[in-house]
This record gives sequence, structure tokens and C-alpha cells, in this order.
Amino acid sequence: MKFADRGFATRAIHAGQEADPATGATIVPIYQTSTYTQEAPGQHKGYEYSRSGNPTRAALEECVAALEGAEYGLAFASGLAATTAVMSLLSPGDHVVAGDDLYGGSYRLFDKVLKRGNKLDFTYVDTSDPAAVEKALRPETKLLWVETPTNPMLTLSDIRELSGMAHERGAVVAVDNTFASPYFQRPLSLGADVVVHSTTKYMGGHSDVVGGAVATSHEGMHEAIKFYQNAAGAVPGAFDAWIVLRGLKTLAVRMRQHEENALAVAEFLQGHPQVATVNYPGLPAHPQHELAKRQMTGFSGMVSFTLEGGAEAAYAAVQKTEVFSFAESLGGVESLITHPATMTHAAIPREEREERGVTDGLLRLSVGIEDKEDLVADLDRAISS
Ligand code: P1T
Repeated sequence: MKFADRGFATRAIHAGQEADPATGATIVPIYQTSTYTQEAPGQHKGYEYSRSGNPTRAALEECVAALEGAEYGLAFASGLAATTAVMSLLSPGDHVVAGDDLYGGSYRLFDKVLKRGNKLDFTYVDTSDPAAVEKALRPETKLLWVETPTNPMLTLSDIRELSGMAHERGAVVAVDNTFASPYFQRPLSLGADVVVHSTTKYMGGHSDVVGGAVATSHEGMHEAIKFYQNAAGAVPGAFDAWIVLRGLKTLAVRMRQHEENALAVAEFLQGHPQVATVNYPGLPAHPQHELAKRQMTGFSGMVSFTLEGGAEAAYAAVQKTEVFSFAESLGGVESLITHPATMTHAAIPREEREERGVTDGLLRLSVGIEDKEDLVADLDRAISS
């Protein structure tokens, strides 16, 4: 793969994005076509139908692979479509061990769709505790699903240790790398088998597209997921693939700024008298701060916190911010404030949710790349009573 041995920012701008062979266009064109004219039966230029393959999507897939240090990449219509594609590797009766703090939509897909329809068996454990994972692994466990850092509690799991443990038992390891982005964390280099992204988030980076991606270096796994991609058909259109590819070009500079701003925000919250708890892996007080320094090259841009005033204070705060928009999603250049209990994690029953810390008082921040002084001032105004 060309550019595979170059630096991250160079790969982001160039991998899969050579000048268009037909026209010389420097930027990958949006191949807005469903079909391709063939010369004779079986004779074509590598593309037949855009569900099976599209040159704009192929460029994105190669770039995602290059960023994750993978042999292969595949793009999907959403992060959950990418997750479903990885789960298609499993058969009825297979057991999955998954983290107990996941994006609410991933939990809903596992619990309400794949458990019933595909007859998969799930055990949810705190994957930050290797002993709990060890206990949950069974002879019929085929997959360990790890989200790290988690959404929304920002808990980290040790990918290297868990991968060793799962592989010993014959299970494969999938990591949802959405929160870190490949700029800060490369799970395959730590022993994981497959990486999943909601490209809606940091990879797209501008809150203007929904997409997903999968990366792996296992040829067999790639072929099976690619087969599913074409057979089930949840592919991104050419324009959406292009928008994500354009976002990727600035991933490195954006992530550095997200991190700088998130650290400023987390430190501000930590020192504020109205703030009860702050979750950010970059704070030395974070329980897995040492693991974060070892496993990630930065702490990314997500922060969650609770206020002394509980749910009432949280409800008031989300209505007072001006720079932070009160909205779901994350990873865009603009700052967002989210109330996980009623938004991103509403699909999880209250009791289970609260056990994991997702109480009505929890707020989540996707810290954007605006001026950090404005972000801190906005939060200060919203939480100070
Ligand atoms: O929304 P979609 O592109 O399908 O991605 C799903 C998804 C997968 N994994 C993680 C870690 C995620 O955070 C998400 C989506 N999350 C939100 C929309 C959110 O606000 O948390």
C-alpha cells in the first residue's frame, strides 16, 4: 500500500488519494454513479456496481486502513452498520463478551436485535477489569467487544492484556476506536483483530455526515466482512465517502486541538466548586491515567462530569450554554454538550444505566476546536449558580 510507511498526517492526506487515473484530478472525484459500463462479459475496469465497489469509497477504505495500520479497510453507511458487519462473523449460539459501558445504540443493537434475531449470547462486563473478562470468557466465546475509552464514562481497557487473554481462549477481539480515533490509538498494534469506527465522529470531524468503517489485517476476516458489506448493502454513497475522506485530511491537526481544549476544560471542571466528578483520561486523577499514557498517544476530546446539584443542575446547565450546542453526537469541530440518560444512552434500562454511572446528573462534552477560553467561560457561566 502506497504511503503506508509515511507519517500519520501524510497518510491521512495521501493514502488512497493519488491523482485520478482518468483525468489527473488531484482530489479524489465523487464518483456519483451506481453502475459502470463494461467492455464485454467479465471485462471491466474493476468496478461493476456501486454497492459492490465505488472508486470514491475505495479511496476512503484505503485511507482508513493506512491510518489504523491495517491491511484492509471497509466503509459503511454508519458506525452501527460497521458494527453489524463485524457481528456477521458470528453464528447462532456464539457467545460474545462485551463491555458494560457502551454507546447506547451498540447496546441496543446487541440486546434487541442480535440476541433475538441472530441468537447471539452476550455477557456484559467491566472490561477495564481483566479478571472480570477472564471470568466471563467461555469455551463458546467467539468475540470480545471492547469500547475504549468508553462512551460516556471514559473508562479505559487494556487492549494488549485483553487481546492476549481472548486469543488464548480462541476468541477474536474487536475494538470500537471511535472516541480515540486512530490518531491517538491503534488497537491492531496492541493485538486487537479488528477495529470499528463511527466515522460520523472524529474521522468525519464536522458533524455533517453519518458513516462507519472497519479495519483489519486478517485476510479471512476482511473477506467475510466485505462479503457481508456487499450482500447486506449498508454502504455509504459516494458523496458521504468523499466527505469523510476530506475530513480525514485534517484529522491530525484537529485531534491535537481537541486534546488541548479538552484538557483545559477538564482541568477547569476539576477545580470548580459546583462540580462533583470529572471523567477525562488526561487527568492524573483518572483511574486509568497510566494505562492511557501507555496505550494512547493522547487523551482525545471527550469529557464527562456531574454537578453537585445533581440532575436539576445538569438540566439547567444544558439550557445555558451558548458555544456548546445541546446535541447528540461528538467529534466535530464544534463543541457539544449531551445528556446521555435521555439522549445517547436512553435505550439502556435505567437500572443498568445507573449502575454504570450514567445517571440523570451526568453530562458529556465533546470539546471542539473553538478558542478554549471561550469554551471554559461558556461552561463557567452555565454551571455557576
Ligand atoms: O451513529 P453511528 O455512526 O451509527 O455510530 C454509532 C456509534 C458507535 N460507537 C460509538 C462509540 C459511538 O459513540 C457511536 C455513536 N454515538 C453517538 C451518536 C453519541 O452521541 O454518542
